[in-house]
Amino acid sequence: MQELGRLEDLPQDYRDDLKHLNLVPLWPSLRAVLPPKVPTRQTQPTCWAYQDIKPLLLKAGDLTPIEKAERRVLVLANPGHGLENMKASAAMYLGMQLLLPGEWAPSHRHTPNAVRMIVEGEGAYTTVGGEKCPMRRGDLILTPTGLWHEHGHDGTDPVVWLDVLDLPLVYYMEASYHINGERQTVVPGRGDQQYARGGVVPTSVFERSKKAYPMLRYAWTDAKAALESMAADNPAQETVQVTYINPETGGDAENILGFYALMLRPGQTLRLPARSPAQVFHIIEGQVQAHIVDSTFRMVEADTCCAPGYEAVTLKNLNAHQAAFVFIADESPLHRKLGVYENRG
Ligand code: 1HN
Repeated sequence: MQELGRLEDLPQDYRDDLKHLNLVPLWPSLRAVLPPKVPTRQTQPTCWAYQDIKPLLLKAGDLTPIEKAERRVLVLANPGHGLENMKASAAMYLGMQLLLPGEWAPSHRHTPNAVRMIVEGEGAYTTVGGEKCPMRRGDLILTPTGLWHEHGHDGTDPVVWLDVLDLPLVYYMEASYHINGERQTVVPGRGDQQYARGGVVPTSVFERSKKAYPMLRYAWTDAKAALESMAADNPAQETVQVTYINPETGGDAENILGFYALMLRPGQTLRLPARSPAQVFHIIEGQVQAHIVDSTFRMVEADTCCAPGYEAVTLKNLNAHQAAFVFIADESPLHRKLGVYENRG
């Protein structure tokens, strides 16, 4: 490939003239912004063990009262992006949030979309757009763009969840902001009850739901049952996976990031193809080895790792007798909408 001219090849007075006029020559940077065949990725395969996070998160509970934090979170930051940038990948933010019994994380709404994957503890709830969603291990709760949300805890033990947001993308777009609000009034009509079974949705005689996000809580008991029934129905099916969708549209649950639950059969090794979106893997149940580029991570319940896009990932269920369950978040909806989605096999 043709070597392109460097900045240093240009006379200093010419470079000074350009700079003075806010002009930049393209050719010295062209290969950097448009590399051959595969994009440059700052996302490094990175694993965060819950065993390491939990004591530090509980310590944050002692060190920083909820009033001083609003959201008490330790961010899972990818060193490839620079820790201070708080990115797991180019478009994904990950954080582990702690809420202690009796605490209250006040109502706000913001432009980035969020979801919460409940990791540990009983008795907490989040109210989203007036809908009170109980938080139980493995549940997925949406707080899509613009919806009011607040967290409370009536239980007796600490509750921890994993937040996944498209904050890095929305911030990069210079479109990230929040508004604080009053405590919400809980209103009747819970999406997780209305849409509790796949395949059948509430009949609306006059029109479909007016809610852009009719389902906000996806109970783990239901997602797990769907995976187990799929696996039992077709023992030859290699990829036993479900997608969290909007039950009214059939489309992705949120606009930018995609969410999935994967079951690995006892002892199964599954190769996920190289696709353009970056991915996050969080173990809901079981022991899983993840092989990503040059890294091999041995993961147990509540551990989280991320993989750059354009790389195949191999997951292995390390337990020969029990299924493993993995929550996956990825950038597929974003890549598809922008027309850059690729599956390279
Ligand atoms: C947020 O609103 C929450 O509501 C958690 O729990 C993490 C990270 C960045 C921006 C907003 C929450 C967040 C966040």
